[in-house]
Amino acid sequence: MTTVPSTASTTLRKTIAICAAGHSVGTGVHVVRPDDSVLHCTTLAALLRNVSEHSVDLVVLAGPAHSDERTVAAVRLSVSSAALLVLRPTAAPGLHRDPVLNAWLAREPESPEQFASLISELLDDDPAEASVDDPASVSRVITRASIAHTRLTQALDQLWMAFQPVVSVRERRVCAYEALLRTRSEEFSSPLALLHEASRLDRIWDVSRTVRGQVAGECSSVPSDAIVLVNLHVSDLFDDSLLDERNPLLPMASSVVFEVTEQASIRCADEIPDRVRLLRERGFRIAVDDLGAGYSALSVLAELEPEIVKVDMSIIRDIDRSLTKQRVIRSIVHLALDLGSTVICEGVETERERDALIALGCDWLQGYWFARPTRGFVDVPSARFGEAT
Ligand code: G
Ligand code: MN
Repeated sequence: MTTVPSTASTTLRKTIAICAAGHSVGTGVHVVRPDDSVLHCTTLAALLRNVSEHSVDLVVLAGPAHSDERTVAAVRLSVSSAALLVLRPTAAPGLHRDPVLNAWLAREPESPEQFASLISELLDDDPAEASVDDPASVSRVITRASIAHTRLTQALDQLWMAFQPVVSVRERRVCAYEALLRTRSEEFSSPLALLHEASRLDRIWDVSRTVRGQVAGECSSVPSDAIVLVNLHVSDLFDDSLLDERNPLLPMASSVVFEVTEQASIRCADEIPDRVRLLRERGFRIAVDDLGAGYSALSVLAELEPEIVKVDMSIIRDIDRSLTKQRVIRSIVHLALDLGSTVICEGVETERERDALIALGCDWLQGYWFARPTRGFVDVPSARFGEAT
């Protein structure tokens, strides 16, 4: 439970002064007001004037100012009417871009309860930690949220795309590339860890927009007879910037297939087909990803009528040794043929898996056997396709 203050805090406003000397925030003092406008002043004296003129409630000292104890002490003395929060320098870059903080600033709490709940929104894991009676707890909350956001923002700056070929064994060529997220950031051990954090901070759209920008930037080097598969998170379907000129992939929509994972149909199932239709109207095609991974199964095919169906690698693994898996693939191929969808089998790792899939009538294959995801658009050595027929 968030501690709700009894009386005094009814007068708390959300005006916050962010002082940052140096760093990417810019030199000087920013007074961020509830209407989102920012006053920029270059001296400590100007900050102090603004604190009293604008009834600032919370002063955030960010950037190298933190290490300057004299500044901190001066501010602490002069802004006794406001809570003072000193951010660790690592949290300072990008603070002014912190979407949570900014969204928070843009909203006007009408009661202490609302203020407390706004604070708890900043807290992802334990809302019980913050109390507006205790500036230090608010400070901890904002610091943590801000550090997490900054880390993610930095990881997005270091994001790059790997591409993995999808081959047609019949045509003995690469017919598609799947774009896969990679980051150089040391903060995240894997792309999944980055996605998990983005989801926790409600910033999946940021990740996906960055991905679309990167993929679009590389599109001129895609071989002209290949399409590009781009993974979508289910929440991306509800990002309007996917549908208009803000989507840098729009000019090449006819070569782009968005992969929607099968799990997507579980949540907000009602609206998904509509959003998918809007994507199609703009020329994009749709793939259902990870089919058979264990979620909602086949109903998603009827709902989305995907141009491409990607069979999850859990079914492909050791398919040469499992009659049951072979039966599953046989019926998926049959069904896809009926529905007019192309099947891609993912995660083909061995020659035997490849041959079993070819024998079952599969044509489009993807996996380490052919090529690992790498920078750029690599070709697949002819030997990997097997004997020419
Ligand atoms: O969910 P999705 O199909 O988008 O996941 C693709 C992931 O699978 C990528 O991270 C990619 O690196 C990985 N991958 C691609 N081919 C293979 C493969 O042959 N074996 C395994 N184990 N992983 C693969
Ligand atoms: Mn995929």
